[in-house]
Amino acid sequence: MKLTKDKEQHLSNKTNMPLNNSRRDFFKKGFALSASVVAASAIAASADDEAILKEPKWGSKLGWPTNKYPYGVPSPYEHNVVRRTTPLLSSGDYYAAVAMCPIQDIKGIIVPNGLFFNRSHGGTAIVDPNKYRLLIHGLVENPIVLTLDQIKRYPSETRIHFIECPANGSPEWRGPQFNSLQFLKGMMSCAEWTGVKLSTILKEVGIKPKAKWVIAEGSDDSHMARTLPVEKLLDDAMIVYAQNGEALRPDQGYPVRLLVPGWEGNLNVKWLRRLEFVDKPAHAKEETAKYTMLTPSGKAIQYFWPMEVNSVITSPCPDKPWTDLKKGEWVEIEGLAWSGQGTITHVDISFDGGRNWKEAKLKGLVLPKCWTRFSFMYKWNGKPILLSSRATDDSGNTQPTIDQEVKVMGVMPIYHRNAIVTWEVKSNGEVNNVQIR
Ligand SMILES: Nc1nc2c(c(=O)[nH]1)N[C@H]1C(S)=C(S)[C@@H](COP(=O)(O)O)O[C@H]1N2
Ligand SMILES: [Mo]
Repeated sequence: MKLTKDKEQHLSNKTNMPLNNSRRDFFKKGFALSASVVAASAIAASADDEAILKEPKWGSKLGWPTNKYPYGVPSPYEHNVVRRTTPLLSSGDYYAAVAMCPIQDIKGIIVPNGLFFNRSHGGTAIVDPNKYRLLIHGLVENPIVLTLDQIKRYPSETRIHFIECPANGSPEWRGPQFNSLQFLKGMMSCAEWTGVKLSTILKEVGIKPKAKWVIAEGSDDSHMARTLPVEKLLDDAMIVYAQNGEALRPDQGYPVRLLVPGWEGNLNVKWLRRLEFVDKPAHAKEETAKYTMLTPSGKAIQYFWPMEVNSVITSPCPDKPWTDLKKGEWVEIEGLAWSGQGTITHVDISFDGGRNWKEAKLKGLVLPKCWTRFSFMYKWNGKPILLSSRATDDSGNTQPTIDQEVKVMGVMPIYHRNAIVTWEVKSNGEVNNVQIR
């Protein structure tokens, strides 16, 4: 089995990841596929159910006037479906902090804009779109300054991609920390983005042969700056101004952010101010003091860009336990799989902490560098189980076990954790985050 290949590659290679993952053979499974065809059990209501026998109160009086909220709001009953933050991952005043996406409540693969996770190092900049400018300069033939309207005049593209902060699940390197899916994996979200492919704009700008790297800098107070290889910019990077059909939210970088599909969240520079073409990496703060990974040898890995293949079961989870599920009832186990290195090819589920695996079904759209839903119909016999998921992508990578990952990386890296996650489901339906090595 090929596991933690990219991490191993990094250890043996002081410089950078190869930009193109050559396509390797699909991971071969050594077990038979199980077809999970089930009959839905009837969900019966009792004959004396007041809720169906009596006219509800909203049926006999007028509701909200039609345009009470010109920008619609969720039902007040959904007030618990919100982003959440924690002092553990905040500067204390919440200007450098992270608000986690409630992924336990998300359906499908699109996160509504109000629930998209938010990681900012200097608060949310409120940028005046009329005064917004994008400067493209450095080792180029024709440096340019673009207004927002000028950016929007280029032919647009729309793509669905996830963004994940490499610190997603970071406290887990040193043992289970959060008994919550939202806090364990909520530093990511997925959306439909619209903007311009950078390759389109760069044709006009003309990159000089000496330009190998580009510095992308934000205009917010943190002046987040990262260097990226020119190849990625010409491959699939975009500058985006819309998310799920509307303008970016301030938290996501309104009016313009860089989108670097599949790569570390922090490379997706928000409130993008300039792109400077250079001949060597800048070694900026966020690629030296931060976002580097200390390995057991004492060496740190720098410029580790792609987010590796990963998955997690979203139902059940500690935030959505099976406490109401009765013995012998059918239930849908659901989860999310994603890879910044390609497309999810399959997901396996284990009920015994990783000893035996069964193939789950991929549901809906299966796209590269995108969240992918998986599902498995299951009849729970009420006995405790250890529920894990393990995803594989078309670049030939499979999630490692915790032992396999720690053997290569030690416990100091903080970033890029993609080891298998296991939930313990107790006989009372409670779900806990446990680490099976
Ligand atoms: N200008 C700027 N860009 C930024 C940041 C920032 O603080 N300033 N945070 C980065 C980090 S660390 C991550 S993980 C992603 C988070 O994107 P989101 O807030 O839209 O979820 O944005 C990145 N881009
Ligand atoms: Mo991040």
